[in-house]
Amino acid sequence: MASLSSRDQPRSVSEGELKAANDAPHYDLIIRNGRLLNLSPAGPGEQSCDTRPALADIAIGDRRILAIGPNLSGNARRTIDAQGHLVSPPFVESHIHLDSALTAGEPRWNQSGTLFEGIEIWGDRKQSLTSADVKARALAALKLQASQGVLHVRSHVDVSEPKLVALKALLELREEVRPWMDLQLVAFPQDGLYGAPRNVELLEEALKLGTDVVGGIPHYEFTREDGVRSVHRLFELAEQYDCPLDFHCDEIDDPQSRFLEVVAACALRRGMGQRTTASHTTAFASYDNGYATKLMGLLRLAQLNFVANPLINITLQGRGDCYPKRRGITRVKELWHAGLNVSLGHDCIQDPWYGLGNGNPLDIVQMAIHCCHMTGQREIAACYAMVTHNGAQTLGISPAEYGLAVGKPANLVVLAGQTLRDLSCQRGLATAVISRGHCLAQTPLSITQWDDPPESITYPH
Ligand code: 17E
Ligand code: FE2
Repeated sequence: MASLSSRDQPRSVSEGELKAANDAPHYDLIIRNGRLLNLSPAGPGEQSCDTRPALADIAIGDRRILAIGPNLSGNARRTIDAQGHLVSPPFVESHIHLDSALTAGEPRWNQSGTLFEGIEIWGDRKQSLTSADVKARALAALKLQASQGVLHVRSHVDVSEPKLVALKALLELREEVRPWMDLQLVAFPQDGLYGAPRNVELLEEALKLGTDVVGGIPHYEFTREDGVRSVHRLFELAEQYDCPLDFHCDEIDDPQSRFLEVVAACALRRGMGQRTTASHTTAFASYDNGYATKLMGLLRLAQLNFVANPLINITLQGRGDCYPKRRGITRVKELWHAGLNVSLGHDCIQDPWYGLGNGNPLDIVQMAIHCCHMTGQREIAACYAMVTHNGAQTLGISPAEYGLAVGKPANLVVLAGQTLRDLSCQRGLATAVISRGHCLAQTPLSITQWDDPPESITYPH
């Protein structure tokens, strides 16, 4: 009979080994073999999209990150192998409209593709809103986002509808999803703060009900004066209710639309720059450079946050142009160079303004890289920061509560790729999404199987 090799011999466990096993830390979850992505917030950083971070493990317990390092010892109730892929803090969706999400084609399709036809169609659709309708669509949209690694969302909600049906429904949903999703709501007067006599009252009612952020739309008010007045009134309300502000600002191709300067001046004088966000600002792309240069100085002083929505604005803007056709996307590259906090939003998922989209932040990144000429190595990396750290800054998330570091909440996403360039080339999937220390969703990678070629084909070697 063949003798057992020493490797195969059953052997007793020494006391020392037993003690070490008992002392080994025990975690809820360990993510092994990940490449940790921690992009620095705002401003031209040094990161490149070709950096390939070293392999590390992340141990999680009590909903927090407890340890990070290569080959961590210890056991866990569950282990996820990241297979050498990137591990990122969760994506931040800094601008979406959940109340209108998934209503495309209801009651009709947007034929002109313009913002204004979208507002008209939504004006009809919002007459038939019910709480159940809003909640079902918004939840479906949030699940689409979460499955792709988004765990922080700021949604604008139209509060120029007299019964505030959507707002009340989304306030309920905000609480229902709190265990796995961080949702902020903006009181957004889609038809203008002065577009109808009750709109100021409705917006204030929304704030009393617990809406997180004050919204506005100065470029859509009837007159320039109304627009300016609306900005001042909204800052007063924000102070009164102690809320940040997020304006739909100058979302138009009109180079005379200059409400960004009003927002910036108000924010500067009230010391509210970091709590103020200017979303869209597409007219900034149509300003002449002399004015744009002067404006940039004011923006640096005010330190506002910016949200560009390239996926949507590349389709909504420029509709009145022949050729050359404007892109209608704010000056992302210049704002970034000025060291201002720029984030990127999806804006719409299949609604009257945009009939496509599934909430994937990598789609926005891809569009920004292309339409904003952000193709350099640091520029591509910056676009990823715009849907992670910069978005967190826009939403006012405390730096202690966001990012990959020991002690922070265990919110993270495994992304199929080893570098940011890989993600862009392959549109990397979120293969695992961890929220509050629990695995919320996993999406297996699809792998192409090549069939045996027929005799008429020989593949070159
Ligand atoms: N409303 C608006 O004023 N602008 C937009 N881009 C959307 C809704 C989606
Ligand atoms: Fe918007």
